[in-house]
Amino acid sequence: MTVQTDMTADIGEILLTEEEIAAKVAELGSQIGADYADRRLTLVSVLKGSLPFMADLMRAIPVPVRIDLMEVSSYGGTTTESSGLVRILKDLSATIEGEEVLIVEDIIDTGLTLNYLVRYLRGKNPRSLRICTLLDKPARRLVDIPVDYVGFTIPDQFVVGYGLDYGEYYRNLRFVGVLRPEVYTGVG
Ligand code: PRP
Ligand code: 7HP
Repeated sequence: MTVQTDMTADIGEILLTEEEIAAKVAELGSQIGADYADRRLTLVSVLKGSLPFMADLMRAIPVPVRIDLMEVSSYGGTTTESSGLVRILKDLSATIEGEEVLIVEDIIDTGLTLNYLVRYLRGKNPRSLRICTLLDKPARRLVDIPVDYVGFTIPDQFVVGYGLDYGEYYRNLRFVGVLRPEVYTGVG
């Protein structure tokens, strides 16, 4: 795989600008703050993709939060397809028993990752368990997942930036853009 030094050359279209993302994160933070008023919340970030979203969202939520980090992977290496096999690479650091837990994801695609994670976290007996995702790609869903907070519903295109990767690159783009298919098909 060739990774351009100019990452933007691999982007066909900017789907969400930095400003649009910031406005949505502020909106989600206020909504979550209102829903959890007078309560404390544990945010569980699903690394690595949710890292920028988590960092921004936690500061937009006006109620006390604890954070914890999990790392799971199902899109190993240079692929745009889920392997369907979800692996926990890093587990929670603290117990969530009896806690109000909100999972923070960057994207829901097939739903396989969250389906696995929700079952896993439910087994730890939180008081409540909800899901917040920045992006939702419903066209590719294989398992139904009830999602409580959605930033943007996007079309069936492979996107990168603001945490999302292809072959581990592009995560540091400030916007979300559609990756040119030539980059992953090798054609063109
Ligand atoms: C990506 C993304 C979600 C998952 C969504 O993770 O961050 O966790 O895929 O896809 P799904 O709904 O089809 O399961 P990935 O496995 O690429 O790991 P990463 O977060 O480290 O990039
Ligand atoms: C995973 C993933 N990673 C980056 N871009 C997308 O469009 C994706 N869908 N599922």
